[in-house]
Amino acid sequence: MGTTDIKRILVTGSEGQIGSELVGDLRERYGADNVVASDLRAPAAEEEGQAGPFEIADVTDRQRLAEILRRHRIDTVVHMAAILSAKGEREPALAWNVNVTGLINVLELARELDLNRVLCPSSIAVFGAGCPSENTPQETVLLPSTMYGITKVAGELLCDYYVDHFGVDARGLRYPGIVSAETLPGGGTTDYAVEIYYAAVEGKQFRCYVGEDTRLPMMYMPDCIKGTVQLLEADFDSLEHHGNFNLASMSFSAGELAESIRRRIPEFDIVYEPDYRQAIADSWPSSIDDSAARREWGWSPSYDLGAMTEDMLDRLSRRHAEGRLYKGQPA
Ligand code: NAD
Ligand code: AKB
Repeated sequence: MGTTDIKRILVTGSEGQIGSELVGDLRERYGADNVVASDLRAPAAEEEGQAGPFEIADVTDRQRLAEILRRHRIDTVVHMAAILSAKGEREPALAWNVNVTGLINVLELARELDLNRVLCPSSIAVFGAGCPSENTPQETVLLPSTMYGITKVAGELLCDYYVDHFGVDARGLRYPGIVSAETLPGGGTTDYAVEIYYAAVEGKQFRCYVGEDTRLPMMYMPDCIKGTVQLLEADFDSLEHHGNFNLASMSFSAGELAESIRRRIPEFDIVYEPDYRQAIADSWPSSIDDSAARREWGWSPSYDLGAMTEDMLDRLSRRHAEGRLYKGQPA
């Protein structure tokens, strides 16, 4: 079971890449009925049996959120609903509205309803021109070049503001690109690091939209879930930072990723055709210093590139053999 002051959790953005796996983990820890999943879109049919409450909600609609928080007697919100970097460049006003208005709604309701805790992820997208790209420190200049990055800087500042001014317990961590085998990513720049594995198990050539030498910080989903839950459950008094913990695990180039796949699938074929996402990737760091997370709440990742590739290929090959590689495909 989890810590005693977390009893009933709302996860927004529960149908997304991270939310869809986090809900299952939290339901095991806290009990299925105590974790309410929520998204703009309904769960995929095969997940409906996963048992546990679900609410359709738009996070920009504060009244609807308030009604859900009250009715389910929620004390903790894990706020995953967002528009990611690539989609955010295509629809910047939508990204601002969902990422900033959505978060303010959650923070205002946390204050009004006296919630115990809010966790809202940030991203390596907060970094940009002028910050060191290797081992990027916790405290550095934040000048993002994407609308997504701008919303994430605003989100970190908002979390810290609500901690300082209203005593709301708000926490956040700067995820690197997350790689996972269950739910496909939803419109980010680092999505190639997931899509490449699907192409490999299907025996297709992969057209990579960033160059071979593009090197970014990444993390495997089990580590992402572990870190998220660790920060969620950390003792508030042990935290010096709040909304902006750097979080790291591994860094690799697109070429190194392809090479790790070729160790198992020697015939795997990739071509590099950089598009508008190359400039976004180039604006982000290559590696991250996460010593504050290690010091303040005991962060330590478990997976490196080799272990992640083995696990990704095992899982996806199994699903491919069963004819259900993609979510929503019949078994
Ligand atoms: P995702 O795009 O896969 O999922 C986001 C979910 O939010 C989707 O299911 C979408 O339907 C939902 N959503 C969008 N607009 C909404 C609205 N108005 N109301 C309610 N729901 C809405 O994103 P993810 O990868 O699961 O990311 C979760 C969080 O982690 C986000 O804050 C994201 O910025 C952050 N993050 C993710 C990564 C990554 O690589 N996945 C990296 C860094 C940070
Ligand atoms: C994206 O590429 O937008 C996300 C992120 C690193 O925030 N995966």
